[in-house]
Amino acid sequence: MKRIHSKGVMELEDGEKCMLAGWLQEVRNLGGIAFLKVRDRTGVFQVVVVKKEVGEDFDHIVNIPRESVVIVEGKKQATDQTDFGYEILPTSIRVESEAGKPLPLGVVDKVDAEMGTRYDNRFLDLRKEEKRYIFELRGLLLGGLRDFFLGEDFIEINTPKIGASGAEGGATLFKVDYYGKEAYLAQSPQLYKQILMSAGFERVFEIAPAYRAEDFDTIRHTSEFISLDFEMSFIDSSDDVMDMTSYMVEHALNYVVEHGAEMLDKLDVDIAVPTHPFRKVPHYECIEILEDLGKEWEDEPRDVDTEGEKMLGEYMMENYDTELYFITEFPSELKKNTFYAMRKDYDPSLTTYFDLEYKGQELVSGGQREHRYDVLTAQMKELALDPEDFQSYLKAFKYGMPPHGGIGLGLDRFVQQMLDLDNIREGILFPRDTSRLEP
Ligand code: AMO
Repeated sequence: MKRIHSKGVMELEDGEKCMLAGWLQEVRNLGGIAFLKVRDRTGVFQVVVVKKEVGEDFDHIVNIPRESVVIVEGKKQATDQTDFGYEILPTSIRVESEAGKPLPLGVVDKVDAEMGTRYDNRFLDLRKEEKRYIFELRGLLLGGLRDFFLGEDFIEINTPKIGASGAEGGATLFKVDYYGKEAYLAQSPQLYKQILMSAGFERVFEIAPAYRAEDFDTIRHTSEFISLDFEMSFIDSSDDVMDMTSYMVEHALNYVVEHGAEMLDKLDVDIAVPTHPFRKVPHYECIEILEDLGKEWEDEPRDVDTEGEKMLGEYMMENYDTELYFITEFPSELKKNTFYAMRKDYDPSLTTYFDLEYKGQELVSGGQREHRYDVLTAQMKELALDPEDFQSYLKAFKYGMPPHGGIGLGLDRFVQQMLDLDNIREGILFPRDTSRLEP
């Protein structure tokens, strides 16, 4: 007999034979009769075991440890005693894999165990329906993003994750022993995306891990995250990149709402899908708003730090009813002044770089890149970088490089904010951080 899921029982006739399988969630033993609840991916089904009918097996069945994998053969019986409207009268119940006792973690407990215990036993933690929904919705988000890019004629690429240098500064590089030579895990595919602009690919995107040695614990950083990056050529300005970014976010959120409505409902999440274009607020204006809100800074020059992002997020919600907005025109003297950022021609103290903020947290960083070889190398020298160290990247600028720009988006942060998760780790199956390297 072919196994069916609990959801499929609904379609069976009363009395029809079936085979189901899953994890034994609960046993209610009333003496002469016992009710077993068994969970599979689509829900829970109830098996009713009558002592008179199964005889000696009754004691064995009611003592099967919770969370064991069982295979049940029997027939459907309509009843108004369960929420499901049916139960299964078994002809056999086979324990395929017995669960140890005690369980390190309760699967049906209302209150979550402590985070360390949950992540040490993630296989059990993920048996909870609402945890699985997070990953089903994450999958939908990825589907929506891919759907968008393919519709916009982007090529999906894969770039190396081990290399000789980083793209985002030395402080967060992970060192690797590469056949006796020093190498690093990729912080971002950016330099490769740019090289592909010189190759004439025009529009590329990548969804892949990126690595950052972030030596601190926050609810929005991990050492390994999934970076979604795109790059596009022949742009007029960073506005083209922002347009593409907002269409992408709008499309992806719509896709999740369209395909995941039931799960969103169960998680009690209401996604407000924004419409293009998103509001753009220049960096200096953000600082003014924060000053008006009474924020104080310890360091100069003033930037939008984590506290500032939160304050601005609330301000934008209250005043413009929006969860998504761009911070534009990052000053050259701030960290956004990476060597590759194109500066505003009318004011080189400003860059074309922007962030996209989602519910008071940075989701995206990007901008127009400097594609003119001379300006690019001059900017490197200004930042005390030696162009000689970047030859394999710089070469691509010497033989015909179109104007281009792109972004990097933290997918795990996207999931976190979309589903209002307290911690970025809730949307990651097996997170990596300062204290976790397994499972
Ligand atoms: P940036 O360094 O701002 O830009 O990273 C882009 C986005 O990636 C996410 N992110 C992280 N998510 C989780 N944990 C981390 N440790 C972490 N670090 C970054 C954030 C962030 O907005 N090369 C540029 C992109 C570009 O210009 O193409 C870059 O990597 O959501």
